[in-house]
Amino acid sequence: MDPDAPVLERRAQYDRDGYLVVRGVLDAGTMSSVNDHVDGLLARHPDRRGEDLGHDLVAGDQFWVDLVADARLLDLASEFVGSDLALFASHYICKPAGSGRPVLWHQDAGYWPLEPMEVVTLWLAVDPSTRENGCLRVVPGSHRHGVHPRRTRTDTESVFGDESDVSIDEDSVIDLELEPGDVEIHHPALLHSSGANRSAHRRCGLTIRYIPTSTRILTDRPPYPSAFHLRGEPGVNEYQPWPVG
Ligand SMILES: O=C(O)CCC(=O)C(=O)O
Repeated sequence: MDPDAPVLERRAQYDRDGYLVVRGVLDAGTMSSVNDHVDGLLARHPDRRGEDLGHDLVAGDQFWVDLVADARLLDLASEFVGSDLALFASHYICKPAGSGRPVLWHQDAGYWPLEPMEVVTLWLAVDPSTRENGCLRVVPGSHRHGVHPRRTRTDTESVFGDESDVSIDEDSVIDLELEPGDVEIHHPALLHSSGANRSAHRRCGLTIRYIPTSTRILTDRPPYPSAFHLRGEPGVNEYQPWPVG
């Protein structure tokens, strides 16, 4: 068998559909430590909703930085954005049981200060992610139709408070049910969302946004709070120091 076949298949699916799922990327032991990390963050930040454990918390958090630098994740990211890699942002979206908010339909590229918009998201499932607790939902191929403007939504609670100004054909939507350690990978222009958590179980996932180090993070005050050089040449950005201890 051609040893590169899975890599080529993953790349072909990403180019065609704008997303793919890779099962069992991180092992149960690692995921147990990730789970402890989430519990620690929730305990240290009782002022925040679980959906809001965002990129401003990454600098200084050695476990978080070591996790996004895990070679299994970097090897996957490099299939899509090349081998010189940096972290742009990372965010746990932990929807509490019974009250977790939805993420409305959006495209990441509509939000980010990146030039060019070369970036890939790896979404690591921390908890089982199901239709009932608000799994990721995607519109395959939607990354090939440009970036839509955004509209504010004040009529419903949601994680970001706005959405892409576009109508979604529900028949084209795919629900991505994942197990802890599975990774969903998506393109910055993919239309995606997730529902409210009305189940009795938490739904936690970690978004990790990897850029090639040739992508510039546009910021008045570098380094960007969650910019870390992870592999290869450092490229065009300034970076946060690696946390110690
Ligand atoms: O975790 C979620 O529900 C949404 C994640 C998301 O929007 C993203 O990864 O860009």
